Amino acid sequence: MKKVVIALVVLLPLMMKAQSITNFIPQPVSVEIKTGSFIIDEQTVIQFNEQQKEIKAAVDFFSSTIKSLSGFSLPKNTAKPKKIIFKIQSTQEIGNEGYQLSVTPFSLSIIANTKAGLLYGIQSILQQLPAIRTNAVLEIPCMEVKDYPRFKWRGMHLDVSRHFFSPEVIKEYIDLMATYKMNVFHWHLVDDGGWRIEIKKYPLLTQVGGWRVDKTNLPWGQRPQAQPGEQATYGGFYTQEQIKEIIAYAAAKNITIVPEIEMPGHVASAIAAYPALSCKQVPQLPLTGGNYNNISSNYCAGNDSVYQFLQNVLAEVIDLFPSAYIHIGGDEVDKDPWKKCARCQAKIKAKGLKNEEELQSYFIKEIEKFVIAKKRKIIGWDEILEGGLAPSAAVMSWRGEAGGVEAAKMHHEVIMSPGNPCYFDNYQAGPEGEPLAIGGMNTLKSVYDYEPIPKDLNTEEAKYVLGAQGNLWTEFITTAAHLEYMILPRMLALSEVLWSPAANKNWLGFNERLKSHTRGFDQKGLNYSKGNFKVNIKTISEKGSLQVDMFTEADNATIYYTTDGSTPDIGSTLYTKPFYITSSQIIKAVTVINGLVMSTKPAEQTFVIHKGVAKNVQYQTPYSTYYPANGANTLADGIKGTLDHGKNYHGFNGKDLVATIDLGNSQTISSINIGCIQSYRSWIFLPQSVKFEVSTDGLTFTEVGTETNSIPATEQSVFLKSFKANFKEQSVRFVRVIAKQIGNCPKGHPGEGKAGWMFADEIVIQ
Ligand code: TNX
Repeated sequence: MKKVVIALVVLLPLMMKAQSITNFIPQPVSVEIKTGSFIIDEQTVIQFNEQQKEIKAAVDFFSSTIKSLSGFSLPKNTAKPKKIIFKIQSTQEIGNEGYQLSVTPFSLSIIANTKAGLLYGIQSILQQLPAIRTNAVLEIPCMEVKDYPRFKWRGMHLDVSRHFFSPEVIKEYIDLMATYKMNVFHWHLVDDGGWRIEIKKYPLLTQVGGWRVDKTNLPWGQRPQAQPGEQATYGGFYTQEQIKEIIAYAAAKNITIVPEIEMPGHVASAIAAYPALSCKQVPQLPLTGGNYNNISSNYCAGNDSVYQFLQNVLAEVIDLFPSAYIHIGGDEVDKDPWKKCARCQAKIKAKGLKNEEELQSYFIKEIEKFVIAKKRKIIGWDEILEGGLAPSAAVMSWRGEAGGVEAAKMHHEVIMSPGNPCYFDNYQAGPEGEPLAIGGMNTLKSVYDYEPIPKDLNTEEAKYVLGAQGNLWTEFITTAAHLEYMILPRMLALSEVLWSPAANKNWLGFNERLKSHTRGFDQKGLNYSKGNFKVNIKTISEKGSLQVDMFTEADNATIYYTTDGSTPDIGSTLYTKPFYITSSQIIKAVTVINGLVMSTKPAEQTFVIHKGVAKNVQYQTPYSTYYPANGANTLADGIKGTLDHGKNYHGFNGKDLVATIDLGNSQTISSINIGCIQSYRSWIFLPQSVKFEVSTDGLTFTEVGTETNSIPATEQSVFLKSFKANFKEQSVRFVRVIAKQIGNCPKGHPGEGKAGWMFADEIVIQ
């Protein structure tokens, strides 16, 4: 009896531990955890049918991973008491990529219809084991799992044109994708900044188009263009041999590579190699950054030899890539060069086309004919809908979901990849304290909450949505560590969106399971974002009173904050519920888990309580609907903007800001100021001057001061500046602020000659 008790005491913690662990991401369709665990040791053998080559590949992957984690070389098909069984056998319900996993103390079996299913079963087991070699026993909790994906297109995209990433980095990307059961790698091989795929018939595409003058030390939008005579030293390309190897590497992990050969725009690199491909036919170099002045980036759509060139290129691409889909780009084509080109205009006439949109559509349809003749299908960005969709094209919806909805209603296949939340080049926290990004904000939770089937589609139409994809454009990403940071952990959230049944999604559960994955990233030296821990300070302004609500996406977390500008820690005030702000202050807040401050930089928000708060603001010309911030009252809501211009600012494009605030009754005031932001890269410039006026009747206004801006529009850091008037106390009811635009973007700016933006966050009246 005593023995039994001792045995139980020893075994119980093990059994309990086994029962509580599941580290699956994505969460399987069904998991039933049982008592006990299967331990991989010298008593363990792998059993499988050696005649089946498909199984052999999966077994090899499994046993080499176990070897690297433990040092064991698992024997195969011999007699041992504990068995790991891999079987391909026809199994209902789990489809092409599903698996059934059954773990008892004596056996672990994975059964699937295909090698893909076996591989995913293996990935699920590996997620229960340590990420690197440790002295821990390799122990898997007993369980029954049935699992298969919700969507068949579970994609990740990578732009290797703006920055070239070596084959090793590409393989690492593929490994990460495979771990999380993603199955399509969209390889963006062509763009203005570099042509990255060897094409035997046109060697200059990579010899010339693959290299640019190195301006990597500057952020994308600030890079000067290459000057004649400068050496093109930055870049690289993949040889066809390397590409074949990467395709095979990915295929072994059930990942299909969809190559993107961008056209008819975004091809300054191809034109650098062969200037005759453009309308102007003038020599140029590949783009160093985002400055398009005097650069040709479109193919000439009126020149038949361009179509011939593209057919030859695509023929080589199709020979290399077995993918059913070939991505032909199609996005962001500036039609201006076509309007000025005699050949393009002649083509429009000859083909009876209405305009340049139809010329783009004609272009894509011509290419589609060729791709279809080669027994493949085209896929393009949602602009390919404009001017008429090619008959069998699939659409990748990136400018929101509208393009995807339209295409699905027309019974075309669709991949959802809306900028929000699928653009992983956008910020995931901050932007304070985060590496410089292109803009936007796609937090971990926003990715997790994404639903790829839009409500506007009925069940029949919804079937055309094959899945979704995370896109990683690399204008601002120049290293492998930064690349990891942008996809980890957002890709994990997306994997659960795409694989798990919608009913199984659970944000808190995901947070819990995520912990073992981030521990693994730490152990493997993978760089990942902790942005999920950033406190979100939400403000509500209503009838003159301001309320603050704070939350963090992180599970099991508390928030501590200060109101005096000092850095918060666990000794600061604990946040419990929303509260009112009645005096000007700056709130700084951090997330704390288990006594540890998680945020790298506190979140902060400034409040100014002044005489104009909650008063009515009238604009002479309305603010842009792109920047509604907190509604009509934004410039008098007491909430200051931060470096994130997407929040708390009203934006004015090419127009002056003329705002009148009615204080409701006579008030004694002696200063007015307005807060503005300059963000050169985002085309946002300070006003050239701000004039402040007051009035007692709202009809006759008197100037109380004008401040002229002395900071040049070419100043490229992102910064805030207040414009101010201090004057002798006076009693007034109306305040008018006139901020004058600088006009067009300055010389040398990517938007030179086009209207700039002006942004303001608050008019402070005291
Ligand atoms: C738009 S998404 C682009 C890319 C940029 C990206 C930056 C798409 C089809 N075109 O060329 O890299 O935005 O987020």
